[in-house]
Amino acid sequence: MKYLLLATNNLNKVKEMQSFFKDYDITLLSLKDVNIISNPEENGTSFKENAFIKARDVALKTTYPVLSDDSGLMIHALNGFPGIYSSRFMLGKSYQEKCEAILEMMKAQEDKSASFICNLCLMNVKDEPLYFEGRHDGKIVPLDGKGGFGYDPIFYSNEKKMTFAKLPMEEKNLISHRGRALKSLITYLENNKFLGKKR
Ligand code: ITT
Repeated sequence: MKYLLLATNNLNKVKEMQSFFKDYDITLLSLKDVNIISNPEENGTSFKENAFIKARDVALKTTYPVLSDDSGLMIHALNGFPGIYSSRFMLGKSYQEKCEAILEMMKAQEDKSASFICNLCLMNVKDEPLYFEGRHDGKIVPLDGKGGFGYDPIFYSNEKKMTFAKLPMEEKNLISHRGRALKSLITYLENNKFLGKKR
């Protein structure tokens, strides 16, 4: 596999994925690179269903293999909210405002535990889609850190003992939900001889 088309409009996802694949002999393309517009209605009921919806919409418009990412923050005390609505919650507001709103909701909650989930869907025009999932457990804390994107400033990693917003991208990639899903994707591609390290 020489090319992989990223079926996402989120440039932060593109950046993280590009950094993840940098040592491999593969060229990642963005939707902009191939002039494809894709905004399907994400009406699935799970990350996996929405990942499929996004991958299929693009796969029908190209012959490149396509990779989509549906991900989000699940807060256990809020029954998994914002979950698949992570991006649509308070649409149009800044992430600073969204994070503050989440912190407000969490004031009354004793259990601060939360997980980031990522579901990747790899697809092309002819084969069955393949899925790769990653998860990272942590808790919701007051805003801390300027790096990353989205809910990173309020997500404290149990493993790293700091928020995702305090981690350089390469470090976040090693352990994040997206990094873990990408790691299983890469293992699959390597095992099937679709991918190797750059020489
Ligand atoms: P595409 O559908 O075009 O890929 P999107 O951002 O709308 O872009 P999602 O529907 O998968 O994608 O929503 C994911 C949201 O979950 C994202 O916008 C963030 O709010 C949050 N999120 C996912 N991964 C994150 C991460 O690594 N750090 C912080 N927030 C994250």
